[in-house]
Order: sequence, then C-alpha cells, then structure tokens
Amino acid sequence: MRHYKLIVIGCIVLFLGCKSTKENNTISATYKKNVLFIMVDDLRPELNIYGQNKISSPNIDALANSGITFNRAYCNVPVCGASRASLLTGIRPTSNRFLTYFSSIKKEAPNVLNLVQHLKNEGYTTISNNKITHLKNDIDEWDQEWYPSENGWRNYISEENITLEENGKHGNAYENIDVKDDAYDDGKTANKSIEDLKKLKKEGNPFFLAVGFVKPHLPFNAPKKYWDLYDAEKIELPKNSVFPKSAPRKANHKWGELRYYNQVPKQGQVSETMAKKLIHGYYASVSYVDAQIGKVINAIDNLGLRDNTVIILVGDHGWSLMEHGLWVKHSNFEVALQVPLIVSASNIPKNKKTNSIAELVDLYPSICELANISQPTHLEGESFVNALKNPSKIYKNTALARYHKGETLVADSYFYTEWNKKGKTIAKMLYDHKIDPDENRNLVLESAYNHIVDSLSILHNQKFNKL
Ligand SMILES: [Ca+2]
Repeated sequence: MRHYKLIVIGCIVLFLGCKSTKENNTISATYKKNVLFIMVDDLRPELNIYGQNKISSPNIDALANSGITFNRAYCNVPVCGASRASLLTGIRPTSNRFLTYFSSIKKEAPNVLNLVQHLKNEGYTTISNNKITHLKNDIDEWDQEWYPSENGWRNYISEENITLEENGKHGNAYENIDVKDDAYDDGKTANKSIEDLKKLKKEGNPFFLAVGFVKPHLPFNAPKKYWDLYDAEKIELPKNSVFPKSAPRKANHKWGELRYYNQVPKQGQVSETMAKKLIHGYYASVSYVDAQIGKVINAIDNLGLRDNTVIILVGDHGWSLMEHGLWVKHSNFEVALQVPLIVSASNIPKNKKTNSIAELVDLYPSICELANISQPTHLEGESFVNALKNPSKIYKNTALARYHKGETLVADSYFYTEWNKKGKTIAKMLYDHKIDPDENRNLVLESAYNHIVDSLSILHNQKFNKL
C-alpha cells in the first residue's frame, strides 16, 4: 500500500513538474486536437456529396471522402448573424434572442461562455479570419480577428459595380471578370490562413483556426474561370419555381436581400434570364470558394498537421435558388434550413455519410469532444461525436429551427412548422420528406394527416415552450 502511495505521489509530482516545462506544450498539443473550422457563408448542400452533381467542388468532395458527411444537418435560424451567434454560444435562438442579421453575442448573451473564450481558457490559440461572427468585434477573446479589407462584404472589382456603389447604390448581384483568386477576399483569406498554419505549427500550441469564406453569399462575384466551368445554356430552374398553393402565406417572403441589387425588380419574380444568371453565379461562387478551401486543406496536409487536426466544414444556413418561387434564406422551408456539414478527423471513419440529425447548436459540444476538452454546462445542443464514430446508427431524429414567429420541428421525415400569435396558432404547414422531399404538398390541408398534425403540434409545443 505504501509503495502504491509513493507511485501516486511520484506521478503527481511528475505531472505538476511537466506542466511547467516547455515539453508540456508538445504533450498537450498532442492531446488537445487542433481545429480547422471552415464556415462558408450561405452554402446550401447542393453538392456532389449530396447527390446533386451540378456544381464542381472537387475539394469539398475530397474532404467528404476523408470524413463523415451529415445528410441531415440543420441551422437553428436561417439568418447569418443569428445563426452564427447561436453556434458560437451554444445556446438556441428563442422568441427574443438571436433572430436577425444584427444579432449580437455581446448584447444578447453577454454572460455566456462562448466557444472562443472556452477554447482560449483551455490553452488554445484562437484566430478568426474574415467572417466568423457576423458583427465585427462581437467576441473579444480571439487572439486575432482578421479581415481582408475594410470595404465591407460586397467586395466588387469591376468599374461598373464600383461606380454604382460609389453612387450609394448596390452593384449588380453578380460579377464575372478575369482576375486571380486573391483579387477577391476569399482568396486573400485562404492565403492568410495558410500563413497562419505555418506559424501555428512552429508555435506548437493547440489552435482553433476559424476561416470564414464569404462566398457564395450575394453578390455572386467570382473569377471568370469559375463561371467558365458551367455552360450557361444548361443551367436549369428548379421544378418547383412557383410558390405552392397549399403553403400558408406566412411561409412566403419578399426576398428583400436580393432586391437591393442593381436591375433586380423591386417586386415580382425576376426574369428567366436573370434567374439563370443568378443560379450560374451561385454555382461559380461555390466553385471559387471550393478552390480556396482546397488550398487551406492542402496546407494542413503539407505541414503534416492532418493527424492532429479536426477539420469541420459547415454553412451557416441554406439558400433558395427559386425553389417555391423564393430566393435567399429567411424561410422555414428545408431549402433555407439545411446546411452542409462535413467532419474529418484521424479517429473517425472515412468516406461515410450519416442520417443522424445534427443542428448547428450541436457544434460547440462536438468541437469540445473532438478537441478533447471539457463541455461547459450551459450548452443546449448535444455532441454528435457518436454519429461520427458510428455513422450507420441514428442517434438523433429531431431538430428545431425558427424564422421570426415560424417555428419548425423536424421529426424523422416530417417537417412541421407553426406560426403562433398571442397564444393562437395562425398558420401551419407539414411536409413528409418520404413522399415530398421538395415540400410542395402541405399535408395540413389533408384530413388523412390530422392525427399526425395533432401529435406533431403537441411535440412542437413541448420542445419550443422549453426554450
Ligand atoms: Ca449567411
């Protein structure tokens, strides 16, 4: 027994001694995994890995081949600022928190231990490159918060667009000119991130490198070579390009974000020519950002960092490219709620997909578990690491999302949304993705589904009333 005690004391002394030596950096760096967190603004899962085969994205495809793709990942609110604030604090949007473009972590969750602060407390070097929070300086704890320019997000290069902007207007909703990748901000962001990785490797501290690419957010500005990947004649409109008669009016919106741009009509649908140009521009922007993602991941590989780095690629919400006659995000349809989510790490399977549901609020606890650090008790999501380790098993089958008063419950194949006002339900819609994956047939209007609507409504109230 005495011998055992001596060994324990010896180990404690050795451990404490280790903590004060420089070698401990190596030990903790091995134990605490690095995280490369790639957030792509407005990237919907219209990618080859989701069986779409319309967009050229070889680097995202390669990342998926090296890890797990979530077939069913959802944002908790389809608005940039609110979605990112929820993700980075690990708490859900509610009827009075994280609702808009301007949602602020500092103002709306000032006492919540955000992910960056937590990682920093755990000894991480934390860097934000370009758009991670929507508002600049909304998290004080970054070791570095870097932006490629001070000129705002729209980042035009053509004389026509710059002149429009100088005259107080928005430029066009897209730009196709023959420039190098780093003429635009995302190319600069990739270059900066590669330089960071070189420095971070030398320093040897565990790191959280958050890289926020701003395409394919409007305007769809991408170098010509990415536009040239697509034949404009072959761009197609979605099959359901008209707002469905059975959907409630509450589900409709005016896609105001797009209407600011030059030549976009202030009301009514865009012309077919413009619709196809917008879709082409979105595809080109995704291919452009895909190339930048590839550069950063190649740097991870070339620096020998892959084994000890978790790579996460995620979008902040979905996007409508004329489905239901709608554009932009800002709706409760699945196309605005679903996000791409890929995780690659040395200790999880490769080239697999999971149908287990993930929500963006689950990222904070999942990052903690993947990085081997503690999970704060305030977190409202749950770690999806089990689904990474065993992708064929369903660990979670529900998700919650809200857009203003519209509250969506995803439960298995059902997508059920309610709008409530002063305690009364004023509109609802239900889609069953087994029979209607494009959400064109509102089952609330069909009596055969009354019992399902009733039970989903009860579950919806249970889930949302807790928030
Ligand atoms: Ca966004």
